[in-house]
Amino acid sequence: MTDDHAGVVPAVESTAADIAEMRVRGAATIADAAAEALAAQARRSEASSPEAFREELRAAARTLYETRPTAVSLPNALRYVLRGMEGASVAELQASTIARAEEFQRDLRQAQSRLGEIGANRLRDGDVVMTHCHSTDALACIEAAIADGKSIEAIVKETRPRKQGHIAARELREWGVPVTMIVDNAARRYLDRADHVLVGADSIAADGSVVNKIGTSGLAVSARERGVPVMVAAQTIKLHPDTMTGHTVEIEMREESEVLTDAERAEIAGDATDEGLRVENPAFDVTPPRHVDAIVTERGQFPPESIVVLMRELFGGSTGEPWEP
Ligand code: RUB
Repeated sequence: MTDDHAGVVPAVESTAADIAEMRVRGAATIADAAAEALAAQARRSEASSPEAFREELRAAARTLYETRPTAVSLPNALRYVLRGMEGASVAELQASTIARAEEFQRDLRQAQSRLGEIGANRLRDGDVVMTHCHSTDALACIEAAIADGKSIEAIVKETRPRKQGHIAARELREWGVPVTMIVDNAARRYLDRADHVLVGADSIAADGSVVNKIGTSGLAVSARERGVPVMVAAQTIKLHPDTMTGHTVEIEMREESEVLTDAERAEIAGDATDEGLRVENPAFDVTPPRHVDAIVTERGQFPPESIVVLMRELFGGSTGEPWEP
């Protein structure tokens, strides 16, 4: 444990490991787990003074923040919980932090179900929806459409390298949705059969660019060419406030082992350590606003170019690091 992590409870360290290693994944689920971890930190803190308690919570937030860089829902969750930390004694600080984390988690669930109802209005009975990756916000739209009595079919992209399409397909089958699973390379061919492309987001920039699982931008370009509307389902915690002041969204680069096993590497290069064979594994990409038809949030649907208005309303001017006062 470094000094930076002083006083951080094991529950926070294990949530951070779960996020980094993708046992907990997807922007909304990561935010929910981070809020839960801060509540655990507050509950189990043995801080001897209010200042020590605050420092521990800030260290816990830093530990969680350092896991994955792209989904802004993570710093937005941390900031929300830390800003609710109030009180003159450790007991008061504990109670307010726990209450704030619970409020965040409740709001997250409500926002997703509201977003689902709004997104469902775009889907008609009998529509075929193509999905990419696994997004709880995107699937909430399908779930709400089914609850409205519409029958929906899904074409699910496998989503290499981690195959999150399998998770999406499992959930959709649990709801009785007929699923056609395709490899990513087949997407353009199957767009002929799709009425919508429906994806989630890890971050949305002030200009309406959508950062989501690698492959989203190529899918959106093909969909635009084929005249299939692209709908992005994203709660407002996916809005990236720093992009209002010119910051860019960091795209996570993940391990080469997700793409090539050591045995595969040895087969290609003859030698597992051959430096002439390089693998790059970006986890996300950026879809420009011109390829997106609508961003559906719990506050309504927006053309991507106007999302900055909502961003200003919700986040004001600047934000800074989540643990800064
Ligand atoms: C997940 C991903 C999802 C968004 C939205 O990537 O790109 O589309 O996070 O998900 P990873 P949700 O599997 O690398 O975390 O709507 O559930 O927040």
